[in-house]
Amino acid sequence: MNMNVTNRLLFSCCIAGAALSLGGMSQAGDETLPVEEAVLVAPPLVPPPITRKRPAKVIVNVTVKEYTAEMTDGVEYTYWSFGGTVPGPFIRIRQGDLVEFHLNNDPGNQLPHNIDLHAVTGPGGGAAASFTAPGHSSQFSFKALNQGLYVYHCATAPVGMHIANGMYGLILVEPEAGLPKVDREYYVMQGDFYTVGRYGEKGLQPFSQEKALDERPDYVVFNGAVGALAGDKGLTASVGETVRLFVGNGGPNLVSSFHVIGEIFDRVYIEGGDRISHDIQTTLVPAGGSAITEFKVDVPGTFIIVDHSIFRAFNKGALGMLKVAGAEDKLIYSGKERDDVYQPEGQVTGIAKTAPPARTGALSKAEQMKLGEQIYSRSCYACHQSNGEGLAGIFPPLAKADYLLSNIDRAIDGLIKGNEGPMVVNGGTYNQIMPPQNLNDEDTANVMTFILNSWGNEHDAVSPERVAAVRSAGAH
Ligand code: HEC
Ligand SMILES: [Cu+2]
Repeated sequence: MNMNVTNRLLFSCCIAGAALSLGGMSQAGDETLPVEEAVLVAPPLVPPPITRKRPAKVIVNVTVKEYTAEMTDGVEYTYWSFGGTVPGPFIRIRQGDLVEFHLNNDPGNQLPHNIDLHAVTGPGGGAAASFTAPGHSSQFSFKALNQGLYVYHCATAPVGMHIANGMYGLILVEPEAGLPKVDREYYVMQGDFYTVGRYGEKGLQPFSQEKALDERPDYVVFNGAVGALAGDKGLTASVGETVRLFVGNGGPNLVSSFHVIGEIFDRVYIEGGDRISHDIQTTLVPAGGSAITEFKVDVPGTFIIVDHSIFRAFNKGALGMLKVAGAEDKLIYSGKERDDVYQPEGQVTGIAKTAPPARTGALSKAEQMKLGEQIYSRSCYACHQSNGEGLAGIFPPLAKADYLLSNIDRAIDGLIKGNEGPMVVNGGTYNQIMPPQNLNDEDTANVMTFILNSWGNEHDAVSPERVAAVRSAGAH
């Protein structure tokens, strides 16, 4: 798929020659090329594959926009972007194309910006040539010498801050023969964000230079915000289809361990180049780098897309979803086949199926709250979050949760037996699995008391006797 080296050398020498005789590269033989305007679409979608068999002159028009939008519930951030989305538009061209790039800086913006495309062979990747003040437009041209999936980003000082605010995207230079056909293509780009307030702290959050220097992000996200690819905004596919993910990492600092839970990448174009590795679980995507992953989806379900540096996924936002619809194939994946009691001889489990140990007397509500909080931070908080707000589309909120507060025994039963199947909590639909919590009656009562009296919830204490009653009513 690569032009061989001799060819490439010859090629650049011809361009240099033409530039000399014509006195300007923009006239370097492009008269003979057909001219077309690049199709740009917002992430996570990508423009259609290129069907042309010959090079063209492709005109790309991108407008820089500074705007404020939601990073997560109740948290706003002022993004700087290419095209008004983070990441910026996916640009799709073919090896050998001549690109005429127009960078427009919206008159409403505060700052100058530029673009460094890693697909460019030339100083700064176009940065100096594209430096543009608000209300101006710059033009430069480049020949796409190498195929591959490349990052582009702003490179205006302070560079780190421009990237940290969301100024990055991907440009695909298709090989001359094109990429193999697949059923679905999506565009996923990771970025780390640094805010003065901690994760989830409400309000408009300014950029934190200090945390950026320390490489201590509050948010690590796909496509610019927590949940940008989750719930209703998840990627979709059907059983039997092939999926290609164009994956990029804008950084500015972190390297991504890109993984799709429950899938194996059949093929990975490592670092976005032409080397293909097969049967990959997790692929590294460097800051300012990319990868293309391809896989066939064989069974239905929700496949969670993560940075497998896993605290980033469950605590900082690097979590997306691929929802696959279609018929089950129990030979590929059975689902749970059995759940038996496992009790090695002579050991006592935490499950109080028999009489609870003798107690000296009932605890006060305050004591229950204290013990319940400990259990919560040990057993529940990873999913339902420290503030009880859950994660939209994945883990339902417990704070002011209508579903929970409307039926306490159902919630107790869920702690004992686990929760699954769809539930609607505060208007959001959840259809995931919560494993049984394996807590004894006291611990269940305490944690229930804690969640029913925290984060704005108010309720009576739940007694161990009530838990025991639910347990025996549910036991068959
Ligand atoms: C592994 C992640 C995870 C953990 C750990 C977890 N939950 Fe859940 N929880 C969920 C999910 C997912 C659901 C929604 C299940 C569904 O969609 O059917 C849920 C639902 C609930 C509900 C709503 C059900 C109802 O009837 O109101 C409550 C209450 C709840 N969890 C409490 C807890 C408590 C208390 C703990 C800790 C002892 C806990 N969860 C631990 C993931 C988790
Ligand atoms: Cu910029």
